[in-house]
Amino acid sequence: MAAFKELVFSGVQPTGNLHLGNYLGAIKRFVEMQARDAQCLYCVVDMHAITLWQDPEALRGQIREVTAAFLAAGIDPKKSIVFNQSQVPQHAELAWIFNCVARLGWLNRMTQFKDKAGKDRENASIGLYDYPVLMAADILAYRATHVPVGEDQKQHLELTRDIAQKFNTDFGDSIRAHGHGDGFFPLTEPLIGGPAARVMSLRDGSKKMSKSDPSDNSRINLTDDSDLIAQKVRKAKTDPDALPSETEGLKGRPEADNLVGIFAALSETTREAVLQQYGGAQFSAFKGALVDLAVEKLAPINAEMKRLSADPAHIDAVLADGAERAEAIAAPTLDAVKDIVGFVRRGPRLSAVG
Ligand code: AQP
Repeated sequence: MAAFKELVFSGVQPTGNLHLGNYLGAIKRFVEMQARDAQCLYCVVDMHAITLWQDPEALRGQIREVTAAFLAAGIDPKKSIVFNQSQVPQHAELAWIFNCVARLGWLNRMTQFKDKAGKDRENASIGLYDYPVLMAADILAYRATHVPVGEDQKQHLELTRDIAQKFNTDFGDSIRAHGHGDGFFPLTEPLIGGPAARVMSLRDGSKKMSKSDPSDNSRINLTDDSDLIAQKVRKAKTDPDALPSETEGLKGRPEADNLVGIFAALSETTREAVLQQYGGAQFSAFKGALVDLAVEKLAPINAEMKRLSADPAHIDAVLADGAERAEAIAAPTLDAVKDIVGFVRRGPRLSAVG
């Protein structure tokens, strides 16, 4: 592998309904990362998806759909490594080792588990509880230096750093004895930011735009056609006031703040610049401009997703190639981890030794 300054890893769950939040908070930024001096790995995290029950046939389709969205948005599978998690066994192997490093108290603090498990906690899968440990393994199997994610993943990234730090400390002597210096795992930097780090529901500015929201009007899906995008933007909740001229005026107006943030992210500018142009405008006019912008940016992605989805064999070939290249990075990491923790690794087979 060529030597890169950075190693970027991120993932998206194939749980259906990829939406504008996933695009602006994550996938669009994955594309931008390709311009850096970085090896980028983008993973369809199917093992995370099954922490909540998935229909097997639908899951297969959703894995291909997320892959198609990656490619349609501009991820180049020759430059970046695009794959699905379950094809690279090192994720699960490292997760087990990290299960023995992470502390129960750390996981008990994870707010996403509390949100997703809801009131019926006793009935949640162990996988849902362990989700952040698998996520740490996803990242650290590649010793990734940077992870672009939406703001909702901040706490999980902090846990990843805690696990790396504890592993480096617990096995410090062994890490040095095996010639890895003072720390084996990096303290990965989360890359969270921009005007769309947290895109909110179009129906309720206090709730994150989410795949699992029962109202389809709460989100713009990457599969929505232009008419549906227009309809959803026009129906988006707002308040009766005109847009302010400065961001200060967005305080206490979550729906206005959200639409301005979406506009800024789609047009690759800032909330300030959007308000310089639209300050004083009524929402009817601003929503019209937002529809035009959203359709201009999303329609080509939608069309390309459709084109790619018509050829599942091509998508599967991209994933197989990506898995092979990903495993070539993860396998030596796992070999080193096994040596560090004191496992006896399989050497050459006796028959091969002669
Ligand atoms: N609303 C959002 N705004 C900005 N970024 C977001 N992301 C998700 N929602 C928003 C980012 O998208 C990436 C992939 O997320 P995921 O699908 O793996 O998981 P998620 O965060 O659980 O997505 P959802 O839509 O919220 O799904 P449900 O409803 O199932 O919980 C991540 O980088 C995430 O931050």
